[in-house]
Amino acid sequence: MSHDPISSLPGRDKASAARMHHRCARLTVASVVLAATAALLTGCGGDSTDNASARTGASASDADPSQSMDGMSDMAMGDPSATPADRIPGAEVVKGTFALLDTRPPGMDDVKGAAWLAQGSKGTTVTVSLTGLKPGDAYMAHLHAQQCSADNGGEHFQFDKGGATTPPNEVHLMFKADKSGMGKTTVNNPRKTGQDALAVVVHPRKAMDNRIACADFDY
Ligand SMILES: [Cu+2]
Repeated sequence: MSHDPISSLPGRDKASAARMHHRCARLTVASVVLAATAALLTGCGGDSTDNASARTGASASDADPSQSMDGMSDMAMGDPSATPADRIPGAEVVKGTFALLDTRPPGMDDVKGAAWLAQGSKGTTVTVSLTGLKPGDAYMAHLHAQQCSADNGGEHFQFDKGGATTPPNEVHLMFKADKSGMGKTTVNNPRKTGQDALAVVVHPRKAMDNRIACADFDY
């Protein structure tokens, strides 16, 4: 932030007003550019942990889902610093452990990890956490509509079946492996998946038809 909107605020409870103003002003800006209104606007009155995660990574340049295929930090595709799905207060959480798929590309034999899907007042939050990835490479995970044993997860889960194949109608997580081959990110969607998103599948970003590993959620 290059300026401080708080300094112009009158009033005796300046510190408190400052915190709210600071927080909500930024969220409002983010909301306008994102049009991901529900999660962000309700976040205005929420606790600071969630707001902190909402602030991070929001910018005009990566806000448009149509551009998100190229934006590594797009909130519609995941935010590594967001509150992970297994730590969302009051949410119902299911977990899945990744298992390697026969369709994986060479060099992916050590991929391990887990995924969590939380449903609560903010909709659905999904976190994936993996190790054994190729350092520096980009990956994509999606919620899928079938179990891993059925056609490696089958089609993508969609909120509106037959609708758009992009977020927010599907749940996509894009992330990059760090130097140690670890990748982790979290994405939120204002709608609840119910029990229809049975699995999450990880793909190399450059070869999306290629399925590396799959995790069934333990509903
Ligand atoms: Cu997929």
